[in-house]
Amino acid sequence: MTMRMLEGKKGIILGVANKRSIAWAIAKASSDAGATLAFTYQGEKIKEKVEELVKTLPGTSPVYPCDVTSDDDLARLQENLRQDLGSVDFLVHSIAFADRKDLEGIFLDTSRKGYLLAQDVSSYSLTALSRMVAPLMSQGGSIITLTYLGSERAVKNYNVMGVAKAALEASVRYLAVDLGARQIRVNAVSAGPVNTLAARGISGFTEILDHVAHKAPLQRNVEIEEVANASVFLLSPLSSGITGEVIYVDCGYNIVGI
Ligand code: 1JT
Repeated sequence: MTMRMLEGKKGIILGVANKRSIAWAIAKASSDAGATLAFTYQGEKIKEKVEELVKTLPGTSPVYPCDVTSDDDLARLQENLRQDLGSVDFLVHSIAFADRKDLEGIFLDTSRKGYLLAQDVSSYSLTALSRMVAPLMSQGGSIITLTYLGSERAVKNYNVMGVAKAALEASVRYLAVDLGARQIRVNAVSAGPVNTLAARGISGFTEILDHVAHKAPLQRNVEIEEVANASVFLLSPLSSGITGEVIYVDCGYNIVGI
């Protein structure tokens, strides 16, 4: 249905942890759209999981280690991509982390360490990765990241991640300006709540899904495939006039007042 909108394109996807990851849904959709992919993982435990998933895609995709808080890892990733792919057309940033204790209770109690960790992994990493990949995007490119409404509304429990996502969305706009002259576009997909493994551990997450299903214009929660399809659009030339944007894929939840 989506046609081969990424035929001949090469992309790197960061943030696959398991088969429920949004990054994995984007990987499958972009592979279906004709893209050649490379992946990264963080830590040996996830390495096997990613390699096992990647085997189910057509063709072969390189899988590299990358801890986004390490400048050395990012430099090595650039070298690996240069050697194995030569050039890159798109990058998918689907990475976030915060201490569990900072995703419950109140934001007021966030420690300096917890705040900086969430910012480093979830927000600064987009800038570091954009700087790493831009020299490989010799024909222009598309960079996307994943965000959530908690960046602009105070959403119970989202706390430090909301502040990190606010910084992430502002980074999207500054990066779009900095990279625009090179025809590299930078956008964010703001997904409605999705039942990933990371989200399921969050206290009250089921109630959030329930609330959204009742209040959203489409009267349901978003499907992970819908988030992936919008992502493919932003990665493809169909969105060539769009940069610096946050696109909501949330069944319309964000537009509703009462
Ligand atoms: C992280 C986690 C980032 C869960 C995330 C996230 N971005 C969205 N979610 C789902 C979510 C979480 C909460 C929420 C609504 C949605 C977990 C691991 C760390 C990074 O609260 C209303 C808390």
